[in-house]
Amino acid sequence: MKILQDLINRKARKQKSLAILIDPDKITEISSITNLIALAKECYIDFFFVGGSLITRDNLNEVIQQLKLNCDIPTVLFPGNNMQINHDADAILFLSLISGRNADLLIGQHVNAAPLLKKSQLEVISTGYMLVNSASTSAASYMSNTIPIPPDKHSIASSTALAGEMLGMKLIYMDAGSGSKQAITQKMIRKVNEAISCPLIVGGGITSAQLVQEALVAGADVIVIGNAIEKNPDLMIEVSEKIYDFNKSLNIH
Ligand code: 1GP
Repeated sequence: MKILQDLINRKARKQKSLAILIDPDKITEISSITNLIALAKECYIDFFFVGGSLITRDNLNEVIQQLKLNCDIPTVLFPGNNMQINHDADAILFLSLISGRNADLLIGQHVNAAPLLKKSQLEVISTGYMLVNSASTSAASYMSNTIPIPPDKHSIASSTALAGEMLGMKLIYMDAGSGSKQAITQKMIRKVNEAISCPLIVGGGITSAQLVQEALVAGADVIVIGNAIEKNPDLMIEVSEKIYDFNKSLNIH
C-alpha cells in the first residue's frame, strides 16, 4: 500500500498535495500531454489522476503509457466505470459512490472489477466518493444517476464521510464535479475534515490559487485540478507554489 501509506504519512505531517486530473477523453493528440508532463515535473506535482465520467476515445492505455514513459509521478486511476482499468498504472481509487443510492456504483461495478484487480499489480485504494451539488448538473451526477449532496447540508456530508470511514474506506474524495462553476465551500470541507481521520481529497471547480488556499486552510489534504489546468497549464505553476508555500509555513517542503 505504497501510495495510500504515503498519503497517510503526509496527513500525519499535515503536508498538502496536488493531483492533476487527466481526462483521456479530452486528449485529442497524445503528444499534447508531453508538455503537461514536462511542466508537472518542473512543478513537482505529487500525483496524476487519470479517468473521466465517460470515455469515448480508446486512448486510456496510450495516456498511461505516456505518463509511465516520461515521468515517475505516481499515476492513479480515477475510474468513471469498470472499463477504465489499466494494469500499468500504479494504483486505482476503488470508488464507492457513497453520496448516492445507486447500488451499482456502491458495490455492483466493484464485484465485476475485483477479480481482475486481484490479478493485477495495481494498488487498490478503497475510497468513499462523495458528489456535492454544484451550480449545474455535473457529468458525474448525470452519468451516475445520483443526487449529489446539497452544498449547504454539512451534517449530511460529514455523516456520509464518517460512515464511509467506519465502513473501512481509506480515503474520502469530495467532488463538486468536473468543470463545476462552484468549488466546494470551506465550511463543508471543514465539517467533513473534522468528522474523519483519513486523508481528504477535494476537487471540482478549483480554478485559482486562491481557491486552493481556501481548501487547504479548511482541511483538504489533496487538491485535484483538471479543467482549469487543461485551459491554462501555467496555473499549475501558481498552484504548486501555493502548496509549496503552505507546506513551507509548516516547515515541510
Ligand atoms: C473532477 O475533481 C475533479 O472529478 C476535477 O475537477 O476538472 O473541475 O478541476 P475539475
